[in-house]
Amino acid sequence: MSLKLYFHPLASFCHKALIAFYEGGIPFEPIIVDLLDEKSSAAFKAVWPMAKMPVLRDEARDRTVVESTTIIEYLDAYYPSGMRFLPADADRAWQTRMWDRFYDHYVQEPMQKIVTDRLRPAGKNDSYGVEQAKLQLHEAYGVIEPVMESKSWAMGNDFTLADCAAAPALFYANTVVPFGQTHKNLSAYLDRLMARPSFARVLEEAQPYFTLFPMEKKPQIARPGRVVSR
Ligand SMILES: N[C@@H](CCC(=O)N[C@@H](CS)C(=O)NCC(=O)O)C(=O)O
Repeated sequence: MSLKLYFHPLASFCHKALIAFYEGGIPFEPIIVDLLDEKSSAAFKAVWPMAKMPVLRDEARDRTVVESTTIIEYLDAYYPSGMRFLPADADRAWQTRMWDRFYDHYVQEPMQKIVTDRLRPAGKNDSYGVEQAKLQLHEAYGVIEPVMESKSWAMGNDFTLADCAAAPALFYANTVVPFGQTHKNLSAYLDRLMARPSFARVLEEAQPYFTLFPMEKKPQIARPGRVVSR
């Protein structure tokens, strides 16, 4: 198969790329990377020395594509499907990129900071950094809440790159700093993302790995106690 995706089923940036593949029905060979396994890790580092997932290897075009956003733009350009993840219209394109960056930098990254602090060696934790990350998540929720008042997806009616970024970011962020009871538009947006077949499939495939999530509260596909809805 031409396209090989290096990823881990639990990893949020990998979810972002997987959503695009499933949305577009684009065939690929899945290669699960286990960074704790010497052989798997070495094989992955041979493909991409920075060892950050996801990574796309396109054998047909002899290209290695790194960074989740770039992978999705690459699919749009070279493996067009019924989906268009980055709108052709320039004005909508920059806004889509803007929201993609927003979800990566202000939701995914602080969420990752909180979660990965648990994986640090004893005595090396960064409690100040974790507090800052929690504050940043609250700020980000406050930005998204009014924006999603009247929209189905991040860019309105069309599902785009920005929604691919938003889905795993909000899913895991809601696990570490819940917003179900405080932000009804944001919460309804997460419901729609989780009901979307592409992301529902990603979450089902991730579920067996949820026990590895290093927080006491594990991610959940069902959203019990969710009382606020649109
Ligand atoms: N900016 C990168 C972020 C990739 C990233 O942080 N991936 C995480 C998994 S969600 C990873 O590879 N972590 C492994 C590590 O840091 O050792 C992207 O968008 O692809």
